[in-house]
Amino acid sequence: MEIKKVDAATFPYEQFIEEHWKPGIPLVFIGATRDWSAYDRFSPDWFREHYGDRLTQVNGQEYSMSGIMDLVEGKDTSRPVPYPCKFHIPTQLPELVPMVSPLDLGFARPNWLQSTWFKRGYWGSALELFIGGEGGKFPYVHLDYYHLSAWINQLYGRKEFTVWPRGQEKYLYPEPGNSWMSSIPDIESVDLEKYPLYKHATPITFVVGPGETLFIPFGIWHTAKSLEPTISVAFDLLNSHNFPLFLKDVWAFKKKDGLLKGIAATGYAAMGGALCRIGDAIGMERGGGHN
Ligand SMILES: O=C(O)CCC(=O)C(=O)O
Ligand SMILES: [Fe+2]
Repeated sequence: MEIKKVDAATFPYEQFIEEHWKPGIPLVFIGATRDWSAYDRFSPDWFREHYGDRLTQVNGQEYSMSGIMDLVEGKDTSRPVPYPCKFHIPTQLPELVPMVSPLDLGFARPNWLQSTWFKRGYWGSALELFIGGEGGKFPYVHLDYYHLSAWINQLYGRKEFTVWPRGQEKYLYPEPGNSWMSSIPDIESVDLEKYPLYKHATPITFVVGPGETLFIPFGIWHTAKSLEPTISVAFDLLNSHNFPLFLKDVWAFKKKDGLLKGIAATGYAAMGGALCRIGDAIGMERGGGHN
């Protein structure tokens, strides 16, 4: 598996579906976010100026937007720089929703998470702003929740990603009880005596720069590292292709809150999926962000 970079303006949607979405092969788009007003706008100074007071929690501690930017740019060296610093866009920075439109980029569609049905409740998806500083590493190698596909839109700075082709969980030692998360602590220096099967893994590491979008299909193990101050917007994709696996996960996760809650949530999701399938058939347009 190799990770291709393609120009979003000339890459056909049908080719994306056949060669990447269906077989589950990651892809980097160049310029897919060109139409977003966020495209040339998002920078540490812009966020300081407009949303400097906005607060978020990182690892149980409260930080302001300005405080985070000072940390990731090395202007505040008095405390560690956490990664990732995240803001949930619909609730913590709702003004940004129109700036990341059209969310589907012409490729992440149809996206059932943008339907009014799935905008209610929690389905593992998150439309989030990610901020990081040099060397900031995502804490673990993982699979995204609920078999959703992830779209990571780099808007400022470069981030390094590592992905493993589908089917390599046997080399990645998933945590017992948390099978979406690898128990290997640092993927850059793996203890092969403790994790001998890892020698068979074939990680692929590449850099995603500003103006580029990484598509991570469901079932692809991945992790990330910020190479410098970075700002990205991540969103998720659900449609008929990943819906059967999504529904299984809804049941598996929601039944933990009790059998009745599990049945109610799974029934709701199944109904939502059926309605979205009809919506697709009649060419329904879905706009705005998602949860
Ligand atoms: O951009 C990153 O740090 C990776 C984020 C990620 O994989 C996730 O939030 O699931
Ligand atoms: Fe992820």
